[in-house]
Amino acid sequence: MLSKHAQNYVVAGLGKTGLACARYFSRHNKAFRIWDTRTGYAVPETVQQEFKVPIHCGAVTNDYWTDVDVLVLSPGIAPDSPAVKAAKACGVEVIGDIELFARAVTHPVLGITGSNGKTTVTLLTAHIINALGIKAVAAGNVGLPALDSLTLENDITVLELSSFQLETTASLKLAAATLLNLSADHLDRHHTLSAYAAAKQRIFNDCAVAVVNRQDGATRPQQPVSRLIETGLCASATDFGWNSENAVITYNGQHLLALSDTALVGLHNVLNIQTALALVSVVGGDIADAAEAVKTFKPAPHRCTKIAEVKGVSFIDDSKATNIGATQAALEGLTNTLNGRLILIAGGDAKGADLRALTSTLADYVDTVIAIGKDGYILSQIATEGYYVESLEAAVTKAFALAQPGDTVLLSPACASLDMFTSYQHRAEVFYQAVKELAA
Ligand code: UMA
Ligand code: ADP
Repeated sequence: MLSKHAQNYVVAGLGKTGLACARYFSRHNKAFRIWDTRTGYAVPETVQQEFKVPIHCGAVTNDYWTDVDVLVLSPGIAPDSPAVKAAKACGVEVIGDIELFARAVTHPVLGITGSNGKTTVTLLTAHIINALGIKAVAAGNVGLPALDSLTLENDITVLELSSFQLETTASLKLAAATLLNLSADHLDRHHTLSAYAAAKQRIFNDCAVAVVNRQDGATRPQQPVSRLIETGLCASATDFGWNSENAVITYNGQHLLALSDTALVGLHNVLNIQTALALVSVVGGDIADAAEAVKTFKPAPHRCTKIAEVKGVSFIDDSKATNIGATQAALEGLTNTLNGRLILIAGGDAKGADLRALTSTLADYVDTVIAIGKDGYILSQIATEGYYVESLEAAVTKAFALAQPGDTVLLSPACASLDMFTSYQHRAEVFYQAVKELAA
């Protein structure tokens, strides 16, 4: 039974976020109980032992909310789901873990959202700040729950924020923030692109400095902020620019960093680097030193990484491309680096997006598409040469049978993996194993 006097919380969800919330409430002696919406969810014994609070899995009736003040929702649970709406109707305040973090944090926070590039920019920003001798921690959607990061000793938090996290956050005050780009994603949850965009725009509520792409209106705050810093893939005498002839990033018109001096490839990564440097500039440090630190950054795996060459055929793992925008960026970014034909393996759970939006990109960059997964069939139809196969292993075998030495096979699905795999990492592992067997 929860106390009648102090604020009473329900932590919804037993994933990473819910467990971090439970740890946070335990640390602060708050009254809470746990609810997971999944009927029959097998609660690990370690969780029951650790928290010793009531845990309920599955549907709840209105009585459940009688003595509850606040429901802390995990990002995987939709705020407009009937069960959450019922809690609201009972007068319960609904917030997310980032809102709790916002109310507790006392040091500067940098925020990063967007359809693609969040993790790259978050990790790169934290890497640069640490290289400058300031202790930064990367947290949020990148993997370390924001509330867990509060137990660490750091000067700055670099927070990756998903649209799911932003829609349940109201009082986050960011020293600087960016909305990197916007393309169709998570439409199964947000229903329309404008609702998804509105959730992303919430990052600019109470934000001091916004980092925007001067060539992309969707990245601009729709509300006043005190300062803008601009990035872009064009020459510019101010802020961050791009000298395409020499493939060099500029700052206030001056040479700053050659892309070839970094481990990052593709034009989308030029924008990612510029954005990270812009965010870092807000919290201090010399820009030339910051640019130097980019050179030692190692990109996270499964983002356009070459994993093998078998009989002259290259295999590239871009399993993290879980939406159309990411696959477009991979295809556009790789085009100058390839000699032979490009065979794309794509498909999976499109999360409500219309994969026909890839038609012209496929025509421009891809020779053959091998489609997989729940929503992949359409890709085999819109491609100049397309096939649909029942598994990723079969796709690898088919791709290899069609490939000639010098060709490239790219796994860049434009879809989530969850219809066939447990995660994008699992999808990458299956790809890797299948490629390994070709070599055996
Ligand atoms: N679930 C239920 N009922 C529950 C609890 C969970 O059905 O009561 C389901 C959800 O629908 C979902 C899964 O369980 O399918 C996990 O949901 P969760 O909210 O428990 O997820 P966490 O383990 O807490 O992980 C979340 C983020 N996941 C999501 O937003 C779905 C992680 O981002 C993030 O790293 C972590 O918090 C720490 O902040 C992952 C992600 O896929 C990488 N994010 C999406 C993306 O990047 O596109 C938004
Ligand atoms: P996120 O965390 O937003 O999913 P990641 O940095 O993990 O972003 O990259 C996810 C996918 O998006 C990868 O396939 C990567 O190649 C692609 N990508 C990275 N940065 C960008 C960008 N600025 N624009 C478009 N696509 C990008």
